[in-house]
Amino acid sequence: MIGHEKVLSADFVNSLQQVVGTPHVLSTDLAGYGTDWTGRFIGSPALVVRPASTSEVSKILLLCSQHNVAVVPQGGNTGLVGGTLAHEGHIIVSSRRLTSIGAVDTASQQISVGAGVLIEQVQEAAKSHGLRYAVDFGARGSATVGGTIATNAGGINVLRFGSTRHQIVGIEAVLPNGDVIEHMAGLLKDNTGYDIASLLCGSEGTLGIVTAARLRLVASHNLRTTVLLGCDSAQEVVEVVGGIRQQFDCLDAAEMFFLDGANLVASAFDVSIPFVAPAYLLLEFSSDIDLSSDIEQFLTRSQFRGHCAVADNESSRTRLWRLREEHTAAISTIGVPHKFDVTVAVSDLPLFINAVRRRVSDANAEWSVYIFGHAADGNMHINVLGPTANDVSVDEIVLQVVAEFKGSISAEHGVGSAKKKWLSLSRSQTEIDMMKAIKSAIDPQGLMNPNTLFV
Ligand code: FAD
Ligand code: 2HG
Ligand code: ZN
Repeated sequence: MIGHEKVLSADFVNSLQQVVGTPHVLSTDLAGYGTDWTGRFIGSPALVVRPASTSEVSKILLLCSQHNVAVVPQGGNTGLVGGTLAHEGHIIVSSRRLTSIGAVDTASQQISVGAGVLIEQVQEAAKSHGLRYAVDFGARGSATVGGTIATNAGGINVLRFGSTRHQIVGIEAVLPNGDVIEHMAGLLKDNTGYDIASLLCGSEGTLGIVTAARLRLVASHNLRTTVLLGCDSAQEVVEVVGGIRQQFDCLDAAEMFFLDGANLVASAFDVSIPFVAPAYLLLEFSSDIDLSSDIEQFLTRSQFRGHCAVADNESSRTRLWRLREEHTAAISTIGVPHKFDVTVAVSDLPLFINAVRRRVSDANAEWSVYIFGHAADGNMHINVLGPTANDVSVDEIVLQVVAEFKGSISAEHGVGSAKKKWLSLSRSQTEIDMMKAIKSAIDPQGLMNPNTLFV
């Protein structure tokens, strides 16, 4: 990438202070911004700037391009691939003050929100109008709309509603030269050339800063049914998920985890495991009719003979979900993991999981491996504890197994700085060249998030 300034001039810093106000240009106590959620990626940002409007973001990026200063956009800093890693001379532009929440438009089932609004806040706004924001995952209380767009976040409801990309009906963003794109009408039919919202979605802060979005909301159903099944193996999980999907189009989530992960969650937090099984499948349905007897009949007719726990109220639902959602936090209580967020064909999951466990254990039998994820998407999260933060030998091993299964090295978390070295395992050279051509057309100085996506 093209070089950028390593030392910020006083003139540049004064100009930033004039744009956002001195209290919003931070130069001390930056650890919360400089270190990622896992603690594996530790950067050293020169400054953190906290704009409160699109026009302030525009002025900041214009100043950065005039002074040749590299910019790392940041939302909730919950990303898990080192995508907000800022090095010497880089400034972090935080979206956390872009917090406007528009009225819920019930006629179009849409809402316009600032990039710094939290996912949980969008969910609450939708709920207050009997609607629902379909993107949901464990970090809902700290991840932002801008961050989820930049990473095209997935989560637990992708199998029914798609990923973040499928929820965006309008976008506002600032380009590296300070120009503003505003395309927020929310027209469902709008075939007028390249889909810029979709291009920015998944661009991981390398093309500009998302400042606002118009989001699609979906109908909220009255009845939610949550069921935990104890399975003999990953193979059985895959078979049950296939059967359930054939019969129920109201399946929201199908999450898989194993006994080792459940035990870890139970010992790290105050969560009990309702029954012991080698593998677990957590299913959630939402509909307007009571599905309990249909699900029961399905299980009786199928080959499934394992344990089953059904949540019959909100607190039992929360208990079941904690067993799955607390995996990330529980793993972090015992070390700094190497995380792999990968997809393979759903039918390959059992063989893939065995291959990963075997290859990691062959490399070092002392390393521990936790695997869990979104079963219906073929998206597994592999967490390896043992190797030091900078020892990428395990990354090489796991991502090569993914390539052998013709999978994706990044399912939903993005490439960030963690996986950029392995991008060619999932993308052809022609695709990478095309991405680089887009990047240099929009960001010719190479100032936007220079540590992310490309080597
Ligand atoms: P950040 O971490 O701040 O940034 C992420 C990336 O987006 C960076 O490259 C950054 O430069 C860029 N960026 C941020 N804001 C902007 C902006 N306004 N404009 C342009 N670029 C921007 N992810 C999933 O997909 N599915 C899950 O199920 C899931 N579960 C999680 C559970 C836990 C407990 C945790 C800690 C994380 C989880 N994540 C999950 C990962 C993470 O929450 C998502 O990647 C999320 O989208 C990051 O949002 P953020 O606001 O924290 O972004
Ligand atoms: C999840 O599905 C997240 O819980 C986090 O994507 C995955 O911690 C991880 O590896
Ligand atoms: Zn996930």
